[in-house]
Amino acid sequence: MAMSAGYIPFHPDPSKPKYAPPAGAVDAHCHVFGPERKFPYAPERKYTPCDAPKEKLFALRDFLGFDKNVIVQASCHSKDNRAMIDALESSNNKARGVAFVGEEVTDAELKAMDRAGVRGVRFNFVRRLVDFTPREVLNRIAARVAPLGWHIVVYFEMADLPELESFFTTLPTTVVVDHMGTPDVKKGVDHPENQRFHRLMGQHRNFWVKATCPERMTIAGPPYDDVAPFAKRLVEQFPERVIWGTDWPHPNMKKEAPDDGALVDFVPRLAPTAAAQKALLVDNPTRLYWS
Ligand code: 0GY
Repeated sequence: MAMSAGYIPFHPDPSKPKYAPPAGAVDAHCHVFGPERKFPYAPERKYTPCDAPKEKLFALRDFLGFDKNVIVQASCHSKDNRAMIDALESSNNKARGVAFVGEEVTDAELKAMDRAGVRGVRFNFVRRLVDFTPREVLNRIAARVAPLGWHIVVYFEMADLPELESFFTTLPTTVVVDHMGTPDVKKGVDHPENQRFHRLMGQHRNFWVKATCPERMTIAGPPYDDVAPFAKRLVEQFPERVIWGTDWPHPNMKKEAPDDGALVDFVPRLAPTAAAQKALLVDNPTRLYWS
């Protein structure tokens, strides 16, 4: 697939959220990109992002009222995890990472990443973002990272779940599903496709989910009324295995970058009680990434 030209920059002036996250809140899905002159983008990338360096991420964290970040390696940096690791190392223990690796990665490199704060690897099945990796390769990577106590973040499109499910359920560690499993919001929460995902979550207690990215799924736009029921149902059904994040700097968005303040104001819509908010923003991500 050809690389998409240009990029949508992140919101230049996000609003201050009306909702104040509890102390110790974690933005558990965000990225750092570049800066390109120091950390060039991967030749095999499918899109070119705007530079989104660690300093900007940490300033946004403070502005939005968060305490910590989980920085997920995005496809535009491919297997070159240096920008993400550099951000972890300058975070004062306030960031953890999820890496993208191939099986050529050495055990010494994995151990060094662990020391820097990496706690998982990402398997990306979204065809527009990455080239295909054979399952046996992924299985061998999973077998090597599981003993480190790492988890596996899986990013896929919900229509592909039937084909991927048996692979996911045999993974030997915790599995964290990106972006609510990317439901088609037009179909509704009770559509068999979404129910299949909920069943998977219900039957496998090693599965976690991120109630993230209403801006990617919405048709109605902010304040994301059409996505709220999906996110709320996940929080209700899996209160101890759901986490949340901004997805800043919102890679590869096709229209406009969302207002990060509005995204934070979405949190009480999916987690209406203080207890649910604390589980979602503090207790769950802290257990997964800082224990
Ligand atoms: C996201 C979503 C996207 C991109 C990536 O790895 C990536 O490049 O994750 C996307 O385009 O849906 O998780 O931020």
